[in-house]
Amino acid sequence: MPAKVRDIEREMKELRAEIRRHEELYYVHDNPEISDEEYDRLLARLQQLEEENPELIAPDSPTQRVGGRPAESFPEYIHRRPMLSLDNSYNIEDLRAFDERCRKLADGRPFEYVAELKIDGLSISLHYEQGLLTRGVTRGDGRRGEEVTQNARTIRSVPLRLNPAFDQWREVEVRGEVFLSRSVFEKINAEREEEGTPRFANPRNAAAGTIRQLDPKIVAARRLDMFAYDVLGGDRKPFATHWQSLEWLERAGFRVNTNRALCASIDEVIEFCNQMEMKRDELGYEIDGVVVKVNSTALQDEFGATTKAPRWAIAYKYPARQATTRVESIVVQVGRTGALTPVANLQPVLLAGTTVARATLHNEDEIKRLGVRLGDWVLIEKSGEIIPKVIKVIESRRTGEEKAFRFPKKCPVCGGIVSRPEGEVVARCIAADCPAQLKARLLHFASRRAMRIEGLGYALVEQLVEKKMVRDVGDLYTLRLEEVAALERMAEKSASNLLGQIEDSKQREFPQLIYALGIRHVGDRTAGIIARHFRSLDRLSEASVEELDEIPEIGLTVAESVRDWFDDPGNLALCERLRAAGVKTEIETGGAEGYDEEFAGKQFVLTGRLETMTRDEARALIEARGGRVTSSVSKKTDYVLAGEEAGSKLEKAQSLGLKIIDEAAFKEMIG
Ligand code: 1X8
Repeated sequence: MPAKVRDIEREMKELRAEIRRHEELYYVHDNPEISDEEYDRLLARLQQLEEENPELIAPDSPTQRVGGRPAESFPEYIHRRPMLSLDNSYNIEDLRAFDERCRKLADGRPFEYVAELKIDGLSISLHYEQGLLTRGVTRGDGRRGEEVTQNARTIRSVPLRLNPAFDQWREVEVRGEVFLSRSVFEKINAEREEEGTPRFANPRNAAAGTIRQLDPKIVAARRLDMFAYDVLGGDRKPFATHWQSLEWLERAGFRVNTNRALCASIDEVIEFCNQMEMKRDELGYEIDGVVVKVNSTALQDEFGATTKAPRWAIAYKYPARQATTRVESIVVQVGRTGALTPVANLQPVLLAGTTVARATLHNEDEIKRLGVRLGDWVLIEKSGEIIPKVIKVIESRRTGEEKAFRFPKKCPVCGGIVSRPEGEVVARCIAADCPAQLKARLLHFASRRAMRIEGLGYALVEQLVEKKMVRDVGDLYTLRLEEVAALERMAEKSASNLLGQIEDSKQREFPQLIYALGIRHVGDRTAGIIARHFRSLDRLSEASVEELDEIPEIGLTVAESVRDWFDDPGNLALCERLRAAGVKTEIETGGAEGYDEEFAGKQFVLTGRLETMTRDEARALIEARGGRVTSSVSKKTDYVLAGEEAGSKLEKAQSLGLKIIDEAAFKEMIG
């Protein structure tokens, strides 16, 4: 072999290992060491070498996650061992009855339970031969599923090769739950809304639809994720306990849910179920309960299974967060980009502890898809902290009195023209002076992740707009004390507080300003990427669509939207007024070359509550100086910024002997 080819081969091998390591850090440990841009560069270099040397492409190369041609259909696959379902329990008594049965079967021998989250996704079986992923099969009906190997490969938390140090068998089967995080789900639906395709009803449906999608490129773009929950070796269970299986899965490179508990009694299991029910909304993904398993695999084998479900496990289901109620009316709200959003006013019902009186209907097509009429009984669902939504109409409860809803042809607030371009789902009021849009823009500008002007709430915005004291967000900075104090429910003191807060908002960092501008498709994360790339409002306002599109993570839609925004002379004038007011319109450079020595390349973890800034602001300050913020503590962490009531992250930092700083020390660092 010529020396050059050997060099290339070596480089490719090193790249593969390097990329794999970063994927695991990112997707499994949620603790990246390099930026997304650096990762993209590594991947692009490997892709280039593979294109030039196709004979050297390894089957487990990280590039193989996105490739693949669309399939005609999926071949059927009969599971070697059926993928059983779980018996369900809906209350504590059921759980205690399960415990009774298990103790009877164990006949006096002591045993433990493992309690894990029940992920609301779909089960998948992954086959590894000689450590390589060879097959991915959906659960199907439990006996036969569909082979979706190419799609399984696109899931970043699925290792294409098991960590060799822990791959002890020729063949293993790993089972897990494929799901979509709430944030990815929202993003997919927003994109579908843009494209004019119907929304997915919930993350589970979206995940199920995605794993059975014939084009793996679409699957790759959808960012499925997986929690592994079981490993099966040859004919016997490979470990003495289920807990050990989970630990093996982690070491082999899988993402295993860390919310789990080894329980000595059913009371401890119940405690875990209650704790997790309280944490349910904070998780980034949907769960529908807790899975309880007997820990000893010898006992599992002994207890066996019915034709449907194992006798050694049970699912404890949380109450459904659905309810039925009547649609009393439908109102159409106008957002800051003029988007018209229909909202159903409901007969109030209690749902997961809160009274729900409104549910979003998203858009005109969604109303058509659901077939909702005024007066209909509907099923509504609440998930996470998102606004409740209408899932379906209960047609059997129709009386004939229900009335069709007509989507307005004019803006319900200002009477302006409503435009719904061909192929789009969203109808918009295109009036430049629509007060509803202005109110929404002001509220967005003042919101926490934007300029954070806490005193500027709905009632005040309403008055400022109605009295024409504010015509755009720039006018906030020229409000006078007397005119604010003269507003309803305002006094000298509260007016002066508000003006103080508005003044204070000039200290927000540049990325927050970009987000605050409310450019379509520019959320806070995207705003950060754009702001750090261009570093000043001047340079950003001159950026071409091509320049924007070239930034990794910025797509054409965002690029065009940003360009459009700056092409509007009114918006440019607004930028000038904000600058004149003293708002930060560039990233302030700490040390040489725009980076601060103390921050550049350093990893920070933020934990606990800060007194004088939000965590988002602290993050912006760190990132503006070239530092990075990650979510979990590891040996790689350089600083842990600990605020009030810092919890487990602080403990971990202490046990690792990391540098821990408080808010005062942090402020000293930023100067
Ligand atoms: C289904 C699920 C299981 C687990 C989590 N989520 C699920 N949806 C788990 O074991 N942690 S197990 C399971 C099944 O056996 N049908």
